[in-house]
Amino acid sequence: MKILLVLAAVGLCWAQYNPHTKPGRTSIVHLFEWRWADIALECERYLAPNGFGGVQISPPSENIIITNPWRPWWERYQPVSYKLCTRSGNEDEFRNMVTRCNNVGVHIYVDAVVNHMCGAGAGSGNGGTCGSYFNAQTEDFPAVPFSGWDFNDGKCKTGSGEIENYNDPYQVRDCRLVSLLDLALEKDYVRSKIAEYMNYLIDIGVAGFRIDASKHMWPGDMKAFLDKLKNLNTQWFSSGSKPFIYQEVIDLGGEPIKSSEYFGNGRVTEFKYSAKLGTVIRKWNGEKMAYLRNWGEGWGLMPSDKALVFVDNHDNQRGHGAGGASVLTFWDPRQYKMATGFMLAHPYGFTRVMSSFWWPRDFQNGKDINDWVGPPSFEDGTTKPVTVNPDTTCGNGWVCEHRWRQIRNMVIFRNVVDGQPFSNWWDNNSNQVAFGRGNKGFIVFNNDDWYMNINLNTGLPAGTYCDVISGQKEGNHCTGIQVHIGADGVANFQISNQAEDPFIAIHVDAKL
Ligand code: QV4
Ligand code: CA
Repeated sequence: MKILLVLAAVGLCWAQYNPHTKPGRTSIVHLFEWRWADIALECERYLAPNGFGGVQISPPSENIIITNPWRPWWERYQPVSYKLCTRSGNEDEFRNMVTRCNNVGVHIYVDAVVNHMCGAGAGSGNGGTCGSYFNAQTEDFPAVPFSGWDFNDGKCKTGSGEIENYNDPYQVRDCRLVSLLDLALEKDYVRSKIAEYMNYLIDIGVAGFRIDASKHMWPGDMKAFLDKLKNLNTQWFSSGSKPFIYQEVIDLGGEPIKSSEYFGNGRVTEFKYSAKLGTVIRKWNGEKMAYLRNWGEGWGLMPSDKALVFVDNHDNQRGHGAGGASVLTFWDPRQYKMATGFMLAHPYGFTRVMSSFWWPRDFQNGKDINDWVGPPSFEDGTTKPVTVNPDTTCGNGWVCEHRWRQIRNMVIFRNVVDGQPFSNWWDNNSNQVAFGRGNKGFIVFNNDDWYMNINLNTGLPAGTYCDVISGQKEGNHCTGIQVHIGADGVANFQISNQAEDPFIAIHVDAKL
């Protein structure tokens, strides 16, 4: 009994679900493929002033340079060492970014690729982004160093050495994912090298990690390297703070490996959230927004305090990973803004906003043949800077969904209603729905094909509020729609099904 209690305490103590965002900052943004120099600027000029809590960055570890196809975004998921130079920048630029972002209260979350190194067919030479030598054939990565002993070849039982069947958890953990050289995580040496890399980043000042391909690692092996991690740097974090951990496990049901196996290590990405919310907003399979009344655990999603949620991620926005066609992205902006608005208003999960680059999407026989295209770049392969237009949108091919007024204002909405209960739900049994967050905020959607005109109890104090979707509060006036709430908390909402954005959101910080 005593031993059990101690074990439970150790487990709880270590497991890290708290993102350590500054108080009142409740979301992070994935600045996919951005340069460190641009992220540093974005923290100072945009993310801090608009209440973003942090940034998920692309993998900072040295990766193989792939030239056929030309510099795909996914080359960064093929590490050759844990040195910090990539297309996003070198170690000095990385340190500069972490310091500057932390100094304005925006934290950095590293995408850690530790299940594998590069693909088996990657050849050999000095073709890493830091110029490190490696040999994929002999499994030699002297810059770590890893050698053949550190990979799983012996353990994998499939003929091809590849994962052939996702119904076999041993294959999924011990064989190669799309030929990527699979690390032997049961070895203390391998665990130590991974922990050394992560601790180096913790000392620089990062706040936590997305752990790539977690489904392909045994939860116990992960716990072993996570147990070796230090507390966060006390220059920016209170002493005793553990790094935030969120594990990439795609569990849409139907496979033996479950998200819940990973809850002991930290949070887990909830891919059902992305797939199902897309289906509802698209009104596919007979779904309607009225069914969102019990969104969350009621829909079979994991417990809210274990979930990292998102409308789309860098894989499923281009058909990688899983989740499929229902996933909403910037390519469907009207529905995307509604889905993101719903996510940010709803209390479930810890929210991550996606920020993409544009690519020449080209469906042929249902598949995007350009799903590999890397970030906006110059002829020589260097990534283009993020430029900012006079209207605050981004240039040079960067989509910057996080700067869209509707999305940015909903990030603020979530901060304002933080800690408030889900309240005052209303629906028309179809696709007109509304709900509040205690007495701090209220949101109304019209995703039906007809006009909406309804009086609703908002739960908010009487007064005039600025809709933060069609506009916002500036000085003492609203740039968009105004909502008048009476002494009884009731307001009239009218939303055309033809509106550019058929939803209205109000909160107490946007009250006149
Ligand atoms: C190909 C074949 C192999 C073949 C090999 C021969 O598919 O069967 O053996 O060539 O050389 C790229 C290519 C892929 C290629 C592979 C190795 O796309 O065709 O194999 O490289 O050369 C990203 C991309 C992958 C990419 C990988 C490495 O999505 O396409 O593979 O980076 O560059 C599952 C997992 C989940 C994963 C998801 C995509 O459970 O963990 O698939 N998601 C994460 C990341 C994702 C990343 C990886 C994992 C791998 O979010 O971006 O994959 O680190 O659902
Ligand atoms: Ca593995």
